[in-house]
Formats: sequence, C-alpha cells, structure tokens
Amino acid sequence: MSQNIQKDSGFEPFKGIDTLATHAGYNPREHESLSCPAIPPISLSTTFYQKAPGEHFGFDYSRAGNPTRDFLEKALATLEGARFAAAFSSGLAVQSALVQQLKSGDSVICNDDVYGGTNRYFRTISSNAGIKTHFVNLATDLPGLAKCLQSDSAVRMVWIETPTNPLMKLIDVRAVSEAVKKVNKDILVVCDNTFLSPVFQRPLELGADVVMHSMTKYINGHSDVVMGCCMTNSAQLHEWLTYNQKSAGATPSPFDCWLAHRGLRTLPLRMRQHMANGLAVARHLEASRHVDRVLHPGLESHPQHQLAKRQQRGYSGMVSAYLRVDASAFVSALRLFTLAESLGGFESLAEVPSIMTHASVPPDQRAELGITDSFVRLSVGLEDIDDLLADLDQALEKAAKPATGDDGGAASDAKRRRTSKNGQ
Ligand code: P1T
Repeated sequence: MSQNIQKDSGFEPFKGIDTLATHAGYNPREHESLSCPAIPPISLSTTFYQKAPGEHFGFDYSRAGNPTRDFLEKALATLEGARFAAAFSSGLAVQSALVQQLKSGDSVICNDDVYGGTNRYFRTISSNAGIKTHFVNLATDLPGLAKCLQSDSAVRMVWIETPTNPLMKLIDVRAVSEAVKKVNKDILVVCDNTFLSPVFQRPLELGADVVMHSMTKYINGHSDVVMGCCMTNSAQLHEWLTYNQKSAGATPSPFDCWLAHRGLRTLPLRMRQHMANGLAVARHLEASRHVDRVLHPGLESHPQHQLAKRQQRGYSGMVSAYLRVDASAFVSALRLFTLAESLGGFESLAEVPSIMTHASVPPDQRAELGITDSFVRLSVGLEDIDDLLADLDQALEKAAKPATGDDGGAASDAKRRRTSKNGQ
C-alpha cells in the first residue's frame, strides 16, 4: 500500500485523501441528463443558452464560468480542505489576481527565496503599479518580519512559499500567520503550496488565508498543462477571485481543466512515489564525493528537519544540491533526467537555477541567497530508483573529468548557454 511510504517516514496521511482524490469534484449519479458519464464531460462551448435574457442554467459565458472548470474547482477545494477554489491560466495568473486586490501605496512582504517568476512579478509588475515588496528571510528571521510589519503600516499581504524554490527552506506557516495576525488580522497570508501539493501540506489548516499552486507542477503531474489555482475559506476573497476571473480574464481552457482533473486523480499515489525517490536521491547525493551539500527537508542535515516533520505530511521529489563538479556539465551529461525548467511531472527533470528558473532574480539577490552556478535543482520523477541513481552517478563522473572533448560538447554547450537569459 503506497500509504506505507508515508507512514514509514513517520507521517500521518490526511484522512481519506486517496478516496477524495479519486472522486472529488464529480459524481456521475448527478448527471442523468448527460447519461451519467463515469468521468467528467468536457464542455467546450464558449456560451450557454438562456431561456430569457439573463435567465440561464448556471453558466452564461465560459470566461465567467464553465462546467468542466467547475468540476475541477470543486475537486481542488476538497483536496485542500477549503470552502472555495478558483482555477487560473497559470500560477503567475493567480499571483496577479491576488495582487490586483491591492492599491498603489500598499506593500507586500515576500519571503526572500521564491520562484524566480514570483520574485520578478513583485519587483517589476507590482512595483510598476506602486506596490512595494519587502523580501525577508521568513525561514529564520521572524524578528525581521515583526520589524517590517511595524515599520511599514501599508503591508496588506504576506507571501510565503514552503518549501522554497529552489533552496528548500521551510517557513513555519503557523508562526508566520500568528505573527502577522497579531499586528493586523486583515493582512492576507498567502501560501504557495506548489512544492508539496495538498497531499503533503494544507496551509489553510496552519493559519494561512489563501493557498495557491502552480498546477502546472504536481497537481496536474504530467507536464502538459500550464495552470494555477487558489483556495480559501473566505467568501469575500473568493468573490474577488471569481470577479477577477470574469473581469481580468486569465482563465484556463476547459480541455486543460479536464486534463488537470484527470491528473489529480492519481496525486496521492504519485506524491508518495516522488517522496520515496526524492529521499533516495537526496541520501545518495549526500554520500557522493562530487557533492558539497544536499538540500532536502527529509535529511537530518536539513536545519529545519524537525519543522518538516511537524508541518508536513511527507516530502516531494524536489532535491537541490551544491556540486563540486561543473553544474552545467553535470546536467548536460544526464541521460534519464531531462535538462529542463519546471517540476512536479512524472518524469525526472534537472536544471541550474542561476541560469534557468532564477535567471531573472537580480545577481546580488541571487548571490546573497546562495543561488550560485554550482547549484542544481532536481525534480525527481517516478522512474525506477536504480536507474535514476545510475544516471546521476554517470553524469557526476563525467562532469568530474577534465574537459577532453569527449563529452559530445556538453560542457562547452553549457558554457554558451550560461550567457543566455532565457530563464522563465
Ligand atoms: O509556471 P506557472 O504555472 O505560472 O507557476 C509559477 C510558479 C509559482 N510558484 C512556484 C513555487 C513555482 O515553482 C512556479 C513555476 N516554477 C517553475 C516553472 C520552475 O521551474 O520552478
């Protein structure tokens, strides 16, 4: 039973999570007029018949609402233990919708290490709208959070991501939420739960007001959909989010909603296998002479290992490491891991954040965080673990050899790419 993978590591699975994932959002018995299809139908129609002007049957226009999206949103709310969910066309579109509630002159506190695109949004798009962002190390500096809240009374939102991308720092969601609410209960605590999925962490139960995901990652799980979602127990906030879907328009297609709903059916099974493979990779790399330091909250060496055990219900397949070999040569030499951005799909991926996903983070901020050129991030997939470890070993050995020209040009290709600024 796959739950044993979780239980053997000392985690208690959320009650009924496998049944919820299998059935959430759609019940065939409720769709007699459609002949009770066993899986949700895809409603591609952009518009819906009205029997009199303004009198429709639940949907009028697909940007505002769509039956296939509705099924998915119900499933997402159920999995996250939330009252409401709203799906958007990407994870960044969720950030955009949440930030659009704020006004010029308002401020945000964001933890210092977040996905490069999240950082970029706050530094450029939000700031162009007159919204200031303070980046604070919320993993270790709670006094810094209190100081920031005290010194800037315009803070309206605190944005956390845990584990962080790509440094795998953990934020104590309960402690941060309590510290924020003590100052002002109207400040919104948003938690990006992308790295763990609702199978391994439910931030709303830990005190956050909103939980968001890049559904592009674990929830969909098949690297074939770009989408985001946002869950809350606040009717007022959900009303804003659905108003934003309708009025700003960053909504996903019915087909993508259907794919994501299909993907989440196997989320608990996949997460447990990601966890097993991720831990095995982390331990293997930690023992390698070619690796300086491995970052994975399941390792005893992780400074917040105890917080992980308390706050999470498992670990994902995300592993980061500082190498003693050329990181670009290493990722270029991998054969089973695909050298690519993104994460959370069934297949293993590897990347160099400083050149790829976090290239848009200003160099001084990257240097301060420790996102160096010897730092790699792995999204460990569902392959046989022996094959994954063998692939990592051969790539480390290859990268450790002085360049002799027998690497098929991998090292020099990687060097060339270092000058590219195409990171997403
Ligand atoms: O790509 P999109 O669906 O818009 O989601 C943005 C996003 C938000 N939050 C986290 C934690 C993320 O990791 C991402 C996207 N991240 C990558 C593409 C990446 O490779 O890290």
